[in-house]
Amino acid sequence: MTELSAFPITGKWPARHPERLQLYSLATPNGVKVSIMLEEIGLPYEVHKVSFEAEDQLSPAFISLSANNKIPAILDPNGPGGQPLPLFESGAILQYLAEKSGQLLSLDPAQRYQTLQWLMFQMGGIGPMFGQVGFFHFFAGKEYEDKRPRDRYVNESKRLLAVLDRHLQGREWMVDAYSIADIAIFPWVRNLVERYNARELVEFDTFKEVQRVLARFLERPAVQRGLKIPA
Ligand SMILES: N[C@@H](CCC(=O)N[C@@H](CS)C(=O)NCC(=O)O)C(=O)O
Repeated sequence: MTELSAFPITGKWPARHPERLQLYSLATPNGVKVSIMLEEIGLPYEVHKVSFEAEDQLSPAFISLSANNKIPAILDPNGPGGQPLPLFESGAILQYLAEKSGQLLSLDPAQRYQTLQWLMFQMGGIGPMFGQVGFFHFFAGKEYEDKRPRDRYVNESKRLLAVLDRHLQGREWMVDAYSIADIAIFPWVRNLVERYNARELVEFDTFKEVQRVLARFLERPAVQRGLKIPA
């Protein structure tokens, strides 16, 4: 009997390595933030695929860990005080992993708050808005005759891309060094143009700085691995 067996999620997704951090995810733009982070920091983990086709995210076992029935979620057997820590919301998970590993979130207070600022900008702006472009342009909403909802989210996404583009002028990354802000933002930018086929719709080719930094991000070996996890 390991400590993790007290968590109902381990009944549906048994832990083969209960001493490792358990990740419950799918390779979506929110899911890969955490797999990229884990690949970057080199913390041993075990990944479990949450299938949307099988509606795993709605199962009582999954909701017992992730109350909002969304991926990604983690269960760290070695959380604060040596106790297991369950956590959902990718922004909170990125911050937790950065603090646990001492990587990708500066200890300098000003840089630290600026990193958190851009992390929140992703969580509150880019994720929800780009996600709605996905719904109205690529998923079920593309059948809707009334294009006003789609256009509203496309315009807001263009505005957000312009914010990024202005900020990235003369910069290598979102904050001074590569950080959890980049790991939060760039999987969503990639998803918008590559998966949702919205490159022309949002006039992506006009955002040269965003293109430049996205290309650098996608060159990182940990990013390339993380984008494919879980397979
Ligand atoms: N704010 C949440 C959003 C998570 C989220 O929207 N996850 C999506 C996949 S990208 C999901 O689990 N969707 C399943 C559903 O809504 O049933 C986070 O960043 O973790």
